[in-house]
Amino acid sequence: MKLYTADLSPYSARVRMQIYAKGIKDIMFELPEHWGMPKFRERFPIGRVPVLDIDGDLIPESAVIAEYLEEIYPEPSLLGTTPRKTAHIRTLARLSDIYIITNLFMLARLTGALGRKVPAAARDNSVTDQLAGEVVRNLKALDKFIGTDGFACCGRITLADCALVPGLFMVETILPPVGVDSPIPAIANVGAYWTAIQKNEHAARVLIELRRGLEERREMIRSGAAERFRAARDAAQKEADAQN
Ligand SMILES: N[C@@H](CCC(=O)N[C@@H](CS)C(=O)NCC(=O)O)C(=O)O
Repeated sequence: MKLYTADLSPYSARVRMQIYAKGIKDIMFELPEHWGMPKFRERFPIGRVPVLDIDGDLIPESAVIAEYLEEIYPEPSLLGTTPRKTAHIRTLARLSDIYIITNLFMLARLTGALGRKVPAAARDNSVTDQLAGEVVRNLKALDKFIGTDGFACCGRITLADCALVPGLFMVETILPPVGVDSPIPAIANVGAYWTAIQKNEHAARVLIELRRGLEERREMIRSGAAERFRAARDAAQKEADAQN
């Protein structure tokens, strides 16, 4: 099996952390060719990573891949020991996925904040206020659900931690470049969790990969490679649209 993945992708990081925590050794990682380009969508219609490749049979979507891996590698389980606990783990993971990362991605796309500081004059404060406000609101909701013993739930690593670690990394990465200080330290349980979970070996490993991806993105911006990539992608998209 192969996982198409990218260092800076929080959704890919979620599956990588699960793979590390479960000790799975037979899944290779690969950055897919043409990722971000229209050509990529010929083989991967959603056009996003992660994708799990099982001898050419492709499974997209991080949450779906995570559940599939739990079924085929049941031990050690990253789910709950009861259906209710598993439901709680899924609630925490959805908070990260839908309510935190989705808003941050929109913010990054609309402002270009992933990898660079957005100059104050170039900010649209109505967009920033709206999306950053949603993130803060949802971190406060998370505070009511999250564990207080260093793990998101159940006193051990679960799929909730795998989703939350990349989510909280994205909060710290995307909000400051648009002029919003990270709200995490001021939200008591989330702040304590964030401090504690970074010491976990599997979390620390994906955080190194995420930071490496961020450094690469910054270097691409500095060197002009990001701008060249965007121009090539837009031209390829125009050509693809003209053919359809
Ligand atoms: N809902 C998807 C989201 C995946 C996603 O947005 N992946 C991003 C990287 S984190 C991507 O591949 N974006 C490429 C693009 O939008 O062209 C999941 O959970 O896997």
